[in-house]
Amino acid sequence: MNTFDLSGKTALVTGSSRGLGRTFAEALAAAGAHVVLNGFDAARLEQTRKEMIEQGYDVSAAAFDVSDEAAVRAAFERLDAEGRTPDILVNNAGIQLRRPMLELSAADWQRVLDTNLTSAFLCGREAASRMIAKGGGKIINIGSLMSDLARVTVAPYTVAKGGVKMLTRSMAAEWAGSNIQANAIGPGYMMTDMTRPLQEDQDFDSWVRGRTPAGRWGKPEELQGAVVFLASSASDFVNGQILYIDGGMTAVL
Ligand code: GCO
Ligand code: CA
Repeated sequence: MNTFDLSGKTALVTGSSRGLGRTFAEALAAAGAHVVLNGFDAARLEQTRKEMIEQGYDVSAAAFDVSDEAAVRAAFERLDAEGRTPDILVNNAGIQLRRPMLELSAADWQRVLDTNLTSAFLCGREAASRMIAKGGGKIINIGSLMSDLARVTVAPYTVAKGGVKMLTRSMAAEWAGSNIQANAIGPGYMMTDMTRPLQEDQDFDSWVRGRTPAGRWGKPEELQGAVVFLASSASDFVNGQILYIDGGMTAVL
């Protein structure tokens, strides 16, 4: 039996209508899972669902606001009714807001924390209560370089991603005994829509290439092996860890 096989499993990937979330959804579907896509914008999500169906992926879609407690609860109840209660949850949804703290409003601060961190608690709590009843499950939280390291202008994102790392450890503390493996992935500087402005900034681009031991930006598909590993029985004794996929950036000065 291939230890990385996800056949028969259902995965929910939040924020998966584009970017890394879509990359994670493609990886889990390619490994055999049925993947429930999620996004805030129902129209864009439906477009992605159609594209992925055409590409042969086994996916469905659930549009809901991951930062809204009632919406999350209702969404999980709908998934239960559809027989799509997640065995695997990928808490990927997140926004970036680049602005110095002295120019940052409390509302903007809160919006980033709600979308990037509280969402993982709300979805994690609904998923875990069902996983415990089913005998176990997998939770993969998407952190960042910023789970460990700060830089100017991205304080709320950094604080949220630091929280994602500690939420991962809290989930392990409370749920590992129920055979739930909660772990995190910390992507480095990857070539995505979110980082496009940085890729196009010559100074930032050369800084990333110089600061990264691998000397380059990462490709989104370079995250796919890790998400399948953490979603599969290959990681049944891995709990509370964050795996940095960053070309070595967090390992060296
Ligand atoms: C930034 C970037 C980073 C990356 C990623 C790194 O402004 O520095 O947006 O935060 O998006 O999170 O792991
Ligand atoms: Ca399948």
